[in-house]
Amino acid sequence: MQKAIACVMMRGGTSKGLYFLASDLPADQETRDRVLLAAMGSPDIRQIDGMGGAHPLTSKIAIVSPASRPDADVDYLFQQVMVGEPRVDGSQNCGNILAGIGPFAIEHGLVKAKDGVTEVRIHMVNTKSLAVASVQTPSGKVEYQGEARIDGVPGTAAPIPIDFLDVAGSSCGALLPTGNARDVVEGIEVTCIDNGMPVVVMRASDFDKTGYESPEELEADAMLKAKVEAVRLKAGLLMNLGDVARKTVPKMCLVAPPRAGGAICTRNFIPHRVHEAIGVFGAVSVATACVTPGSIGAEVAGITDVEAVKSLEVEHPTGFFTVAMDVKLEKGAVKVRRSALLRTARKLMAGEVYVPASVWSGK
Ligand code: NQM
Repeated sequence: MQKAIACVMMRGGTSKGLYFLASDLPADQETRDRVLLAAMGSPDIRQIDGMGGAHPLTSKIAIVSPASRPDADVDYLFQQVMVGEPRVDGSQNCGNILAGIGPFAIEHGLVKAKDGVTEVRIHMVNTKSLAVASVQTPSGKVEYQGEARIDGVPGTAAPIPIDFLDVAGSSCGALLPTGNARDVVEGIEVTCIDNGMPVVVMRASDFDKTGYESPEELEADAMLKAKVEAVRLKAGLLMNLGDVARKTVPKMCLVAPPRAGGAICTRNFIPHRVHEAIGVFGAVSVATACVTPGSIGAEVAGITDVEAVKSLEVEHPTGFFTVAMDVKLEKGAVKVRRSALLRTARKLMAGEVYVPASVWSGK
């Protein structure tokens, strides 16, 4: 016997995953985790018996429900289904999967569409923060096709601009969780920052890398991975994240001077695989480091007049990620007024995902 569960598969930004209504999933977390692992096919590293794509970026889940706070339209809970491990992790948010939430909420009747553009106010439950996504809805229907292009995705699609209002310190309690723009961890100078995603920014050159290597080259370097992980475990403690050995945060970002006209070049460990592009909140946090005086990001980007910056191009292995920023300095400390960016999303499949009935019933 199999249990059928209503779901939609979407590409959200440069990621892909299954989107569920919370009411279609088991209410208790333990059963829900079992169901999500079975739906994706984990812990098999190929996820051959499920919908996952055998990479963290294609093993993602969105759980959507009516808003639990008055300033939002919907709640979005993100879950990372681990590949190769029987575990579901909720310690991070995902700004790429976020891009599909507006369309999903409208098409499931949680938000009434306007004729033109519909703003969807999304409470991001993992970080208790708010995003506002603008979805193209001509004649009150979600339009997926359009002319917007984002690096890391072939072709074009309808634009979904997203504004973030309050993501500074989302997981760590402060934009600069150690209280410093720069720390030394395991002999490496780092900037620990959280503007939507806990990220440790480090010079690639301190790891004897150029910062322009491909994700495959970096992933093949076992010594590098061990050194990055050693810094991560210590930085996690300093960033108020506790023991991060089994968490997907903080992300580890190697930076180098730009080489394609952007502000800074990045390679991101998320945290064990290397991103083909860069996560949304990862990019927002790195961009924020670039406008934080004294940080490794500001040094490598060579930015001095931070209040003059309106947008920043973060280079990554498959192109650029543009982050619109509005910051001001208060007594030398950076205050983020607003960050915003452009994503696209596309509905790929709507239907039911099947899991063995015994997984749901626990028998
Ligand atoms: O940083 C990858 C992704 C992400 C997360 C990751 C993300 C973000 O590209 O907001 O989008 O760093 O785990 O989907």
